[in-house]
Amino acid sequence: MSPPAASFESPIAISNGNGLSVKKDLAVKPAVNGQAKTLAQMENQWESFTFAPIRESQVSRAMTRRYFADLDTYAESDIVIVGAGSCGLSTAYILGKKRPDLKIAIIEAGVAPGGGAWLGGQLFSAMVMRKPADTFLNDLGVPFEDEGDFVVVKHAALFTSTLLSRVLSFPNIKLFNATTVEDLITRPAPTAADPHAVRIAGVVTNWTLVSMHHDDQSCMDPNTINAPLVISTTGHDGPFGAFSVKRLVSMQQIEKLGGMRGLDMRTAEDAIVKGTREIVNGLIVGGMELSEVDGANRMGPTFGAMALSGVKAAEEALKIVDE
Ligand code: 48N
Repeated sequence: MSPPAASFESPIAISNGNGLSVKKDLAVKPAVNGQAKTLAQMENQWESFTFAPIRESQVSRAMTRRYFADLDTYAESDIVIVGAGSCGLSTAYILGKKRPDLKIAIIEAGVAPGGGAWLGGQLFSAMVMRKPADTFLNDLGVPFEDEGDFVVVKHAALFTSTLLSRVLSFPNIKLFNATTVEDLITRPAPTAADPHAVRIAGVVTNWTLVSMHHDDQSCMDPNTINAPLVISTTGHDGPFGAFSVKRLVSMQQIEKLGGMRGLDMRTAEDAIVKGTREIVNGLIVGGMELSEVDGANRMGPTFGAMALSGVKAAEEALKIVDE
């Protein structure tokens, strides 16, 4: 399937009041009241300091035009990644590097992306990754201390913030945070084994704060994103976790969940990386969400499998996209 031509033009069609739509380029322009200053030139100049002029509506339009232009652009995406934890972000990083032609939307329920990767374990800050996940850290440019069979990043937030900044810098990737995937878009795809089989064709979304209040408000219908491929990395079962695999069970697309098993680092990490795959037509599952479907062990406070499951998920995705 050849990916559709990417269209990332920035001009926004807006009405000029008498029904005509004009195109307004959002390119950044130099400050109106003179040259941009360097920080050094600003030191000890606070007496005369003042910001360039602004009107509140300019701020509102700067945010809303871009957000709604993004919603329009990504309403048809090539790939949707559900969950911006360490696995989902690692997947996006690899795809962003390899395929600037693909439109990739990341849907993250939390206001803060990053999932469980802001701390190493029990609120300790250092993050452990077993080799060969150090190859991912080298590619990303995250420094670490080498302890032989494993490496240690001095603060998990250094890994996650670096990964997040690289992902957000790709022009073909858009993060919609504070947004929950509430359901999956499906299309009939009967097989000889299952006449009711479907293929996944996108996601159904809503603001997370709306999703949390469906039981105390009237019907607040969702939005949608069409995509021929969804990669779900929503973590193990928790407040938000394991969303897509639980939905596959309730849609009777898989029989039941294996359920995450006890902690066994050496078993868990290999199983998650090697098991990352397309679970049903159009849906790849990686990271700890996979432990719920496969009944894999948990690995506890070591994150190499999250990064490399992301690498594998990206590889599986490109096999499908390029079919
Ligand atoms: O960090 P998580 O939970 O998931 P992973 O698989 O990226 O990383 C797992 C890792 O943090 C561990 O659990 C470590 C290795 N410990 C293992 C162990 O044994 O305890 O990120 C999942 C992300 C979160 O940010 C959620 O907010 C988000 O997915 N999410 C969703 N986003 C949108 N829509 C949803 N329905 C949804 N559900 C979860």
